[in-house]
Amino acid sequence: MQWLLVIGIIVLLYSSLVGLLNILFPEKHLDWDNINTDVLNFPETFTWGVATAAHQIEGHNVNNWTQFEDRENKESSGSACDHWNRWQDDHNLLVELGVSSYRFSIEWSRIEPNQGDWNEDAIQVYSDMIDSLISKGIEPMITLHHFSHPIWFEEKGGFYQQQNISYFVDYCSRIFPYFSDRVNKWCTVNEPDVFSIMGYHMGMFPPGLRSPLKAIRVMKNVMVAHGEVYHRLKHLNPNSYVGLAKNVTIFDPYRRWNLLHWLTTFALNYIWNGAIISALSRGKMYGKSVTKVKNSADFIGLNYYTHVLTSPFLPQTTEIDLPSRSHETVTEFGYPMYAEGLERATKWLNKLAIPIEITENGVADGEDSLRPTHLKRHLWVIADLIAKGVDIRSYYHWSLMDNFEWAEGYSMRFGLYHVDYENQQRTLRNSGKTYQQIISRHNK
Ligand code: GCO
Repeated sequence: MQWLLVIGIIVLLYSSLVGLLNILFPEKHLDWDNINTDVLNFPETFTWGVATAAHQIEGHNVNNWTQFEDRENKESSGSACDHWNRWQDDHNLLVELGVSSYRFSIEWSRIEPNQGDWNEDAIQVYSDMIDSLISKGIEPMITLHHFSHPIWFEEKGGFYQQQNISYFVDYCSRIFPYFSDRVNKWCTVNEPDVFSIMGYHMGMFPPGLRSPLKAIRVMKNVMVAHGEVYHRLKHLNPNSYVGLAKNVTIFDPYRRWNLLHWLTTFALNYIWNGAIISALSRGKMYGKSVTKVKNSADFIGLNYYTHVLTSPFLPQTTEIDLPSRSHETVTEFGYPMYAEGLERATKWLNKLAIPIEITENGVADGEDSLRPTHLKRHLWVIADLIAKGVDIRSYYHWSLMDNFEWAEGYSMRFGLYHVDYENQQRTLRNSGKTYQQIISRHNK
């Protein structure tokens, strides 16, 4: 009898705890069948954009990624979209879409191929790109580090070594004055979380290591580098608008009654999201002080793609289908389509009390069967958030055109334009037309 009572009490306590967690941390799902995503109301001041990154589109780079592609026998980025030779035509694609801003990155390995050896010709090409965008009425947003960097930097240990941060700061402060008269919006780094965890823990990005502790150290160093660059750029031009792009992935317990799943969820949400937010808001990260990182952002860029249903048996590679809820559509990348998570992502970022720029959002969808719905659902959530008073100023769709998708090579197609890699022809997809129409409706 007594045993029954003890078991009963344990069950009661357990279910109350799980019940409380479910109330405190609900997993929001909307009834999309009853939401009209064709009705989208955005303020006139809202910025419509698309995003790309240098290594994914330019072609023929020589950097830590090309070195990794060769060494690991990965699909080679090769000519990519041959954007380095075709950027003028590609800028016309931006005009065709009607975007008012374009986020792209500068390839450090082109600017400083050997340490201290500054390539003025490459600087001139980027400068010409900026002029071209401005002449077309498109505001540039520049990312200074989007996953790729010179081989010499990688060989010194990259961001794993704290003393290497100064090389990155030097490159940023060298390049910034060339462009800051014409470019106001700057992302220092792209996704410190993805960069460090994929490269140092999952082994899928260079340098291909598998050590969680190394990943955490790199993430911290990248945030310190961000802080240093932020202060340097603001010193050079106090009016510039400087932030970073943060990937917010929402972790949810796979089984909502399983405490172990909850524990893993809390740990991952902290490692992936909480630590970086804490660095920016409190100057503390993983128990260490990163004082110059505190308040080092005029805006926070949000890259949002999905939520990950979590259990202690986490995937060690992205080449598997992640679990999903039964009603969720799974994208080609294996991600559940979960636009509701964008609202939850902004809750993390609201703690910073600075404007939010959606620096990336999109879907791998070669057939373009999902992208129009994906796009409209996410825009609907953003419009709703703006109506509720959240300070979201822009949306940059990932991506302008299909491109080199890192560890997945060319198999994943994220473009509003389809790219035929045989002849480099770009073709506007239906989703591109949808985006074009949404923009033109709002720009009247
Ligand atoms: C990232 C990068 C992009 C990707 C995009 C699609 O989030 O990994 O910023 O370079 O291509 O997110 O996965």
